[in-house]
Parts: sequence; C-alpha cells; structure tokens
Amino acid sequence: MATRAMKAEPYEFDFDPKATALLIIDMQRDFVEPGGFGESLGNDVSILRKTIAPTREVLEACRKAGMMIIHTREGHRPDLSDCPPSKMERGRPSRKIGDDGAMGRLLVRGEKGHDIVPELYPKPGEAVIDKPGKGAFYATDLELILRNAGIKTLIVCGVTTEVCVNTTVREANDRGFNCVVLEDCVGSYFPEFQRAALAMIKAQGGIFGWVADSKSALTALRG
Ligand code: TIU
Repeated sequence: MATRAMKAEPYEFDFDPKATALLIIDMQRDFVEPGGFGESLGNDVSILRKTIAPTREVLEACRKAGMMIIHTREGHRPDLSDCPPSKMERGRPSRKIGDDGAMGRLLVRGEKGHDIVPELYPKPGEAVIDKPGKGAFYATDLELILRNAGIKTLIVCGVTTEVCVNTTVREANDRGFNCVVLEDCVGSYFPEFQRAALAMIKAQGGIFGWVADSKSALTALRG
C-alpha cells in the first residue's frame, strides 16, 4: 500500500497503513464509567465519554484497512504484587487500587471495571496489553510486538490525554515511532490539561509527534 498523508499539526502526517498500528489507550470502564478508579480519584468521568464515538469510527476504519490494532489496559494483578506502594497511596484516596468498587476491585485485572468499554471491545486477534504503569511501554511487551510486525507509526486514541496518552507518546517517540494523536479521540478530566497536553506534543515542530482529528484520520484511512 502506498504512503498516505493525514492532515495534521504541525504538518501533515505521512504513514503506510501496513507499518501503522492503531493504539487505543486504557478505554476501560474504570476510567470512563461511574463507580470506577477515575471517579475514586475525585473526577467527573462523563467528560471522557465523548471520545468513545469518534474512536469507534476510527477503530472500524482501521479494521477495514487491515491495520494492526492494539488495546491497552492499566491495572494490576489481584495480589497487587506489581503495584508500587507509592502508586497505591498517591493522593490519599478514599478508595485505593484493589479496594471494592461498583464494578469490582479497582484497577485489578479480571474485574469488570478493568475491562474495555463494550463500544470499543477488542476483536479476536487484536492485541491487549496489560500495563502496570502510565506508559504502555513500561514493563510490557508492546515494543516487541510492534517491532516484530514492522510497525513504524502509531495512531493514538484513549485516556487520559495528559497522563497515559502523553506518557506513552513520549515513550514511543524516544523509541523511534512516529505518533499522531487524534484530539477528539483522547480525553482528559480537565479541559485545560486537554489543551496543554495536545499543545505540548505538536509544539517545537512536533517535538513528540503530531496532532490531528478523527475526520482527518478517516479521510486518510479511507483513501
Ligand atoms: N488519572 C488519570 O488521569 N489517568 C490515569 O490514572 N490513567 C490513565 O490515564 N489511563
């Protein structure tokens, strides 16, 4: 397949669909539904739900184009042996990682809240990366999977923009992957952080990557 050009900032994002993966970060009930981990940190989760519909459109287009699709989930083993005590205590939350919540134990693998929202649920053959940290490359086999598949560029969606999305894009950039972040497919609990986190990526000539939107991505993906 020929190289495609996606309208983006700071300038157009060139990609070959065969060497590009769609990376959907942490679209888990724990972050976007009431009663989960995000809410336990004091956040209003409704603001993140706006990302679901455009992400679903991009997901369907990438599936149709035969591209690699990767989903990530933030969370921990049931015995919490992979959760740093510092992470558990941070913010002095009323409910901690591993405590019981409305959708099972917060941020624990295998619980309902830890799983991906039904609208974006992975299909068989799509990799699901379980990650203990904010960055998707830390303590996971994501890089190995991408390199083995000859992936060079990433289209990034997910939550939250300034936490797991930004951390992952920085990790990917340092590893030589070009990333485009779709601004309506990433969400923050804080509108000012959404703006700043996107501005940081594309500033200085695209210091960490590119920013586009789902419409531009769909136009490029559909050819
Ligand atoms: N709290 C917050 O903004 N985010 C996280 O804890 N994890 C992710 O961003 N996935």
